[in-house]
Amino acid sequence: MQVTFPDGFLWGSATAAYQVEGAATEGGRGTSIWDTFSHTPGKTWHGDTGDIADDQYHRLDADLDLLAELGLRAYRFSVAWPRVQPEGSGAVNEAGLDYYRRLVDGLNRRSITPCLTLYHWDLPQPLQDAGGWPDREIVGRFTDYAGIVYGALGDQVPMWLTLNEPWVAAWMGYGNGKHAPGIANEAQALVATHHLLLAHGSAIEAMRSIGSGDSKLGITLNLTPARAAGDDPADERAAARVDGNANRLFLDPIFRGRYPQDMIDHYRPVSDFSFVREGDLETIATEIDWLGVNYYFGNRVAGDPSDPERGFVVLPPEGNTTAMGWPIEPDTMASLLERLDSEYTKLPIYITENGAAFHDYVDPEGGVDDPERVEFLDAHFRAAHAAIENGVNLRGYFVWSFLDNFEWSFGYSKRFGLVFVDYGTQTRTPKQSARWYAEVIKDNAVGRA
Ligand code: IFM
Repeated sequence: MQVTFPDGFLWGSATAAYQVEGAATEGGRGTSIWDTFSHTPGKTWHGDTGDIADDQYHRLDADLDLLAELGLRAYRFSVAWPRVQPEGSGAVNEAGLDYYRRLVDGLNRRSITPCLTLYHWDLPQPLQDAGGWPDREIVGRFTDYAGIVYGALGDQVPMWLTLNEPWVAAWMGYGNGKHAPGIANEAQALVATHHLLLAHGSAIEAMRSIGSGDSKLGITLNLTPARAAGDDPADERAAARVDGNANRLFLDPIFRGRYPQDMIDHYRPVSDFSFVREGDLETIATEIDWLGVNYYFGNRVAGDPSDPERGFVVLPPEGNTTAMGWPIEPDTMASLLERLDSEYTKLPIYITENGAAFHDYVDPEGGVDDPERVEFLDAHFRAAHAAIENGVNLRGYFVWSFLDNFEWSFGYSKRFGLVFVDYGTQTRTPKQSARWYAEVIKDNAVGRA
């Protein structure tokens, strides 16, 4: 069945600086925590780094032409903080800002809407050396940086995001150490969460005070629904704990100006929340214009008999999975969107990331067939459409990702792109899914009649 989206629905695709740019030591760029982490033996798959990545820094015009050729209406990219402020504070590197001026100008000239993320995890290393996100000083540093970028590009970029996935930055960077800077400490992850949220609110206030026409300001959260594996109350409690950490710990302060009481109780053994100072929650809850949602999957959660009070067990997926081993659950996305609408906000919502890694390869004819990705996207677009029919204010969708790229600790072993990248030659080959997506965009509909 064909389903048609509302007029003006914004179809796009997304990337992030460290995953695609390369040119890690060029144009005056400083070092980020991801440079340090990826160059530390044992931290990434095969020791892969973002030094070269997709080399988008040197191939910008060709990549922008490809976006246009595929008919994409919007491109979400991130600014590398260490390109703009190599030390994370103080002097601005104009050559770094120029790169993003070229990028934004190139998008606008091709009538592709720029959507800019200020922070997609590449913290300048000097700021980590000074304490990183667990240190409150970082709030001022991020606010300054946001003001610099907004001052330079505010009038040319209509869509702004302060942070990408603060849960990942806090809980994988400082909680389990699987991401940079590689620290595994629950208390630090919790403080980092607060400072990320505070930096977000403070940056929004700073950008608003600069004032730049109609640009819309928001934040992107990765939201991961958690459902109890069974009727056992222990499963229900464990699922509520996982939901609290992954979702409510971020949504409640932003939309309700408070941390959830069950999370304050849960973290009492490691923190008394004294890092929350007067006025912080008002700043965090500063009004935004839109919410970005990155959705990949939901979790089935059971109680942990060895730690009934604080523990949980995420059960293995029951059905089909992606190359990441993630369950494929489009209906969970629809119910997540409906929950956001009924419990948190009527603001415009955009899916700022959704997509999947599969085992893609160039076949002997030179093509890349990825029917799994077409099926995945088809099902998720239909779920998005169902949510709209149910009243959700969903305005657009950015497929992750435009190009295959550096998948963090998985290095180059996972391919999420609509476009296949041969890393050795940097050849781009649009996959079957890219051509299919181009038709969806043209029709503003899924399931051509
Ligand atoms: O590649 C990442 C991206 O940087 C943030 N969201 C999830 C993607 C896939 O893991």
